[in-house]
Amino acid sequence: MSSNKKEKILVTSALPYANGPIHLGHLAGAYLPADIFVRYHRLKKNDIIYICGSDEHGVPITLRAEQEGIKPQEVADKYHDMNKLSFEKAGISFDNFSKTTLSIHYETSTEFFRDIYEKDLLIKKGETQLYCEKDKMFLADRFVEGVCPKCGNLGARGDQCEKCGKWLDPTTLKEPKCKLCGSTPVQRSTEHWYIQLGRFQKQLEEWILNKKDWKDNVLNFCKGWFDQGLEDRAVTRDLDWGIPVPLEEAEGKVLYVWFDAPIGYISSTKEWAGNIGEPDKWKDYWCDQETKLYHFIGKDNIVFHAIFFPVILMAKGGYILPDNVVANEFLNLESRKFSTSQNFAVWLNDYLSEFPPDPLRYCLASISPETKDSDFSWKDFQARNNNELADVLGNFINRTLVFAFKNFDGKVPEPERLSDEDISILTSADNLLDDIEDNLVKFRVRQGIGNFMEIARRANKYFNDCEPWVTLKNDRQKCANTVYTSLQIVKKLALGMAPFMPFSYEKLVGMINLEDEFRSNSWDELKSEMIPAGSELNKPGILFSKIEDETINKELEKLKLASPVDSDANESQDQKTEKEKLDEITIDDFKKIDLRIAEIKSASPVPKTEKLLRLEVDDGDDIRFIISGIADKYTAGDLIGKKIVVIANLKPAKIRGEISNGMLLAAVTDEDDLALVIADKDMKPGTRIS
Ligand code: B3M
Ligand code: ZN
Repeated sequence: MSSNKKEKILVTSALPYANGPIHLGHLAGAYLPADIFVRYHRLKKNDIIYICGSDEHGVPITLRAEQEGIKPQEVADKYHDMNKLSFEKAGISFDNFSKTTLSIHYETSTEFFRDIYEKDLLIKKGETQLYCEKDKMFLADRFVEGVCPKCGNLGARGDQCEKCGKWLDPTTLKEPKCKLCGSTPVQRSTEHWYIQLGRFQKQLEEWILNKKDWKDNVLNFCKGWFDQGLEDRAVTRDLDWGIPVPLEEAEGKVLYVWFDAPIGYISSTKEWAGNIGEPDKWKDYWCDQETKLYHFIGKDNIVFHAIFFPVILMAKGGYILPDNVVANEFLNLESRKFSTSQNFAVWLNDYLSEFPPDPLRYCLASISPETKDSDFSWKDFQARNNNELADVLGNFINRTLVFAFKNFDGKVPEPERLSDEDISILTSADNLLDDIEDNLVKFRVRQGIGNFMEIARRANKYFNDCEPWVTLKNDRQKCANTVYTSLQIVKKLALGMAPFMPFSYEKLVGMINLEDEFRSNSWDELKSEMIPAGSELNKPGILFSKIEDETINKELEKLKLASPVDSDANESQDQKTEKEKLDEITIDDFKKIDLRIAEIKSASPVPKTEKLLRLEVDDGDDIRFIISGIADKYTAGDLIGKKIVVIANLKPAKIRGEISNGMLLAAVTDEDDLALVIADKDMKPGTRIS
C-alpha cells in the first residue's frame, strides 16, 4: 500500500449555516467522514489541508434572526461560536474554520463576481419575482414555500425541494406562500444577473464523464440535470442580508448565498494561509492542477458542488475543479427524519455534554450513510459502545496491558521463535490495516471501521486461544511470545484507531509509551515497525466505559420516545368508540391539544398486521409517521393527498413495534364504519384547529 509520492490534497466540508446547532445527521454526512479521511492522509504524511467555516448569509440566517428577534449578524456569531466549539470537541480537525462575513470573503466573492461579469458571462434580465405585499419584500429562496412543480411535495422551499432534490426557482412553485406571514405573494418585476449554466454544459459533461470513481448518487443526479438541459440561474437577490453586488446599477441587491458560500472554501483557505504567515500559500492548493480537491457534503448539496460551483470556477479560470464530490445520503434518528422545528434531533453540543466523542464517532462511522440513508438509534449506539468498544476492543487492549504489567514488569517481553499462530495474527492485522487504507481512500468509512474492529475481534480470539495464563505456568517463553505478539497488535490497533477515534488513540499511544514515535512516523513506518522487546509500557487505563440503560432512557425521554405505550394488543387504539359521557373540560383543556390539518403523503401497510397503515403526513412543519388502523377501509390511493385532522402533540406510542407520532381523527360507528375527519375547504397543512 505504500507509495512514496506525496499527494497534495484539499478537503472541504459543506459550510454549515450558522442558523442553529449542528446535529448528528450533519456530523455523519459532511464532517465525520471527511475528518477520518483527513486524519488518515495526515498519517500518510501527505500534504493535506482541511477547510471549512460557517455559512453566514442566506435566508436561513434571516429567518432565524426574525424568530429570535435579533440581528442576522448576532445569529451568525452565536451559532458560529457554538458550532466551532462542538466541532473541536468532536475531534473534527479543520485546519481552518472561517466565516463568510469576514472581509477576506467579501473581497474574494466580489472579485469573482466582477471577473465573471467582465468576461460577459453574466447577463442581466428583467423578470418577475414573488413579492409579499404585507412584508414589503421580495421572497427569495426560503422566504417562500409551496408545492414542488416536479414531485408535488407540499412543503417545498423556494430554493430547493427537500423531497426530490430539485433546485427550484421560487416563481415555479405552485401555491406559493410567504414564509413570514403565510399570505400569497404577488409577482413584481425586478432585475437580476444570471449565470448561463448552459454555456458550460458541454465542458461540464466532458469533465464529469471522466469521473469513473464518483459515487452513483452524484453521477445520476448530474446526468438528470444534463438531460433536462442547464438553465440560466440568478446569482443575485433582492435581500438586505448578504454581500452587496459590486455594480452601481445593482444598488440594494446582494449575491445569492450559493454564489458566495462555495467561494467561502477559497477565502477560508486564504485566511488559513495568512494565519500561518504565508499569505500566498492558498494558491498552492487552489491553483495547482496537482492538487486533489474533495468536497464532502450531504446529498441535498450535490447540484451546487458538482455543477454550480464548478461553473463559477470555470468561468473565473485558473482554479482547480473537484476531483470528487463525496455526497452522503441522510441519517435518520430512531427511524424518523431529523426535524429542527419539532426539536426531534440529537444536537452535537448536547451529546458532548453527556458522552465522550469517540463512541459517537465509532457509531456514526459504522452506520455511515454512504450508499443509502441510515438510522441512528440510542439503543444501537449503546450496543455498539458496550458490546464492541468496551467488550471487544477495550477488553483486548486492557487484558494485554494488564497481563504484561502483572507478569512481565510492564515491559515488552523478549520473543523467541514465534509460532505460526503468532505470525498469522500479525499478518492478518497488517492485511486489515491495508484494507482500512483501501477503503478510506475510496471514502468507504463504514467498511474501514469494520476492518478495524475485525482486528480487535481476531486479536481477542487469539489471546483466548493462546491461554497465556496457562502457559505462564508451564511454558514461559510461549507466554512471552503471546504477550509480545499481543502488544504488537495493540500498537497496530492504535494506528488503525487514529483516524476514527482520535481521543482514545491519544490515550492508548500514551499507555504503550509511543507518543514520540506516533508523532513523527508515518502510517507505513508505524505499521511495519515492531515495539522492541524491553520497551517500557505505561500504566493501562480504561479506554471505553459501558453505558447504562438508564442513561440511554434519559436520551430517549428527551426525544419523547421513552417507554412509549406499546399498544400491541389493540390495533385500532386510535379509533376507540367511547360513547359514554365524558367529564366536562374547559377551553384551556381543549387548547392543550394541538389539532391541525395534515396532508397524507404516502400510506403503506404495516407488515404482519391486517388493519394497520403507516401514514406519512405533512403537518406543516414536518413529515411525521402515524400508524392507523384503517387499512380495511382505505387504500393508499384513497388517502394520498387527503387533508386530514391530526393531534400533533400526542405522546408517541408504539403500535406493533412501529412508533406512531400522533393520531388522526375519524368518526367510528358501532358497526365499525369509519370516516376520516376533513375540513370542508382546502386548507394548508399546519393550519391549527381551534
Ligand atoms: N450552508 C447548505 C447547508 O447547510 C450550505 C452549504 C454551503 S457549502 C458551500 O445545507
Ligand atoms: Zn409575507
